[in-house]
Amino acid sequence: MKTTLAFVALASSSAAFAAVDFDSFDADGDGVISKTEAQVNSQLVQLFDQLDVDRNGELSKEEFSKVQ
Ligand SMILES: [Ca+2]
Ligand SMILES: [Ca+2]
Repeated sequence: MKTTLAFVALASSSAAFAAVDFDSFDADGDGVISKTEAQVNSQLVQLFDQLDVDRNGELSKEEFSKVQ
């Protein structure tokens, strides 16, 4: 239920990323969001390359936090 609410918030505004739990994207729990994991949200897919400042193909918690 918590995840559902988060995605509703995401759909309404990109600023709502701030309210989204990093862990809800990190499906395999390895501490980073892979491009595959990002696929669940089209906005995140579009922002992915901007956010991935070190270009390693994954978003760390720090990189993800920049979306706020
Ligand atoms: Ca992951
Ligand atoms: Ca990265």
